[in-house]
Amino acid sequence: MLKTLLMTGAAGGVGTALRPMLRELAETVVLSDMADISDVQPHEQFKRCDLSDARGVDDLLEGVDGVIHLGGISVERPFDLIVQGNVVGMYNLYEAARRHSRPRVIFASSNHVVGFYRRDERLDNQVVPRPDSLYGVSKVFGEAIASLYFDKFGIETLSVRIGSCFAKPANPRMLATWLSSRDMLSLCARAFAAPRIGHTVVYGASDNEEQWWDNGNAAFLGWRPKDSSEQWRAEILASLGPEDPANPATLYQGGGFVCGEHPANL
Ligand code: NAI
Ligand code: 15L
Repeated sequence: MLKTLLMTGAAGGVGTALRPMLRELAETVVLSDMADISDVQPHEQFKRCDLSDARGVDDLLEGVDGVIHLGGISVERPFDLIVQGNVVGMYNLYEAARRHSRPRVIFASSNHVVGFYRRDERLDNQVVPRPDSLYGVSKVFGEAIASLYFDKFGIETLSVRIGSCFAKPANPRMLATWLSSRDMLSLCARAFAAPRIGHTVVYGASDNEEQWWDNGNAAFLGWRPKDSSEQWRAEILASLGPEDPANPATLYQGGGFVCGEHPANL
């Protein structure tokens, strides 16, 4: 059990879903975001912070013994926005972690690190990144800084290449990529409990029928996802119909991210 867990990006979709379950992991939970959070519970504290503010991030890490880092830009956006949230923000977080007590970090990386692999390719955590967006590139940077800060400063990180973490899958692609918040929570629990994780990359998908990713190299975590997207298959296929196999968004793992507009226009 952690004493004080920091969760950045706590006002977002994943943070909001994880929040009620974090009591299982820590006595006190520090929630942080640049957006407001209401309903702060007795075991929680809220600290507003923009991740691009180095001093603010340094204050956040005070007395923290574990971090779930969700904060940042979570989709394709213009370069400057991504740099502030996901590049400067990651640097600030790891520098603050280094200056304080070097807590273990769960980093919300993304499947968009490997979005330009085809869906018929099965990937392990050693494949060369093939990002499908500037957003995906920023997550490659995030994983790289996590690797550097382990090798140089001993800060351990689990980089989770999250598939699609929503209440339920929204389209046929997400039947393969869906991750329940309950499975995300159990993955975080395994990562905090493991004796040693170094810097490990793991794919975050539930126990779905269709699997694109091989977590064999992270088997030491003992993570067993329990949920499955299968219960929604019929409903999704009935409402959206089959996918066009010639569409790049169907061919590649990153879906619509592979053929999105130029980010400067977003
Ligand atoms: P979200 O967009 O709902 O939440 C992100 C939160 O970060 C927001 O509350 C936003 O206010 C905050 N934020 C953005 N820039 C910030 C900054 N500069 N300083 C402080 N806070 C900032 O995203 P979601 O879906 O909750 O995802 C959480 C994390 O997981 C993100 O890092 C995302 O890239 C990653 N992820 C999510 C996936 C999903 O399926 N939901 C899939 C893959 C990765
Ligand atoms: C992500 O990385 C995004 O944060 C999320 O909004 C979804 O687009 C998800 O990937 C996905 O690929 O479904």
